Amino acid sequence: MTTLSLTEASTYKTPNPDKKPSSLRYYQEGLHTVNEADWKLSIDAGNGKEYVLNFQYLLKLPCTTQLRRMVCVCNWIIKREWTGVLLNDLFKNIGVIHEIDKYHYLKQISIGTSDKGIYESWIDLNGALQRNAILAYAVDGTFLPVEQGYPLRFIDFGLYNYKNVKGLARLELTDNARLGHWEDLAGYPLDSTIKPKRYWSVDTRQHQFTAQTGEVTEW
Ligand SMILES: Nc1nc2c(c(=O)[nH]1)N[C@H]1C(S)=C(S)[C@@H](COP(=O)(O)O)O[C@H]1N2
Ligand SMILES: [Mo]
Repeated sequence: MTTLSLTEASTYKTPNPDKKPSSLRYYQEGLHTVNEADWKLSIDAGNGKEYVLNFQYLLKLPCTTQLRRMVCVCNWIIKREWTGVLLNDLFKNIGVIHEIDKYHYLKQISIGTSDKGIYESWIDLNGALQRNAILAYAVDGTFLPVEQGYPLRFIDFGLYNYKNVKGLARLELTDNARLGHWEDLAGYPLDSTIKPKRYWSVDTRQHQFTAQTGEVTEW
């Protein structure tokens, strides 16, 4: 496996990462199997423009390491140290940054499994860029385990996590949005912006109240 030189200096380790409330939600479509060498991220940038990037290509893009909080709509939150590429940097790098005003939505599609299919999500494209969404390939200085989205997961930290696809295989710029997996099945709110309320903080093992709407930046 490739060495993650950029985060070698990092010493952050999330406390209690395995203490999240358990549920099928973690991988609705089941755990995929994929090799780093076979995996590709395909991007449909509209107007027939297709890009196909491999993992090594992503590793060479400008990367960022950020302590940010991921929130599940079922009221838990976890602060972790994510490493990856900003959506902005990816789009600049492949030259689609000028296309983004033409489309309203970003669709994410997972690798999926042959028995249970794929997990899809549509989010507001401009919002994701404004909120510094990232394509993360590492957490706490090591590559993602498959349960957490190996080899790549998309994270918009201003939205509930059902909008953020693990095991990402494809991105599409589009004007047509549909309901994602949970919105369709369980009636999760279509406005997936994180709401001010009391969350169970997995890493600190306590209930905390957040007063902000959107990305949680306290505690
Ligand atoms: N591919 C895929 N991505 C997914 C899901 C899923 O079922 N499949 N569940 C989402 C939900 S509801 C949550 S809370 C997080 C869980 O991420 P974690 O396993 O790192 O806690 O992944 C999100 N992304
Ligand atoms: Mo979730």
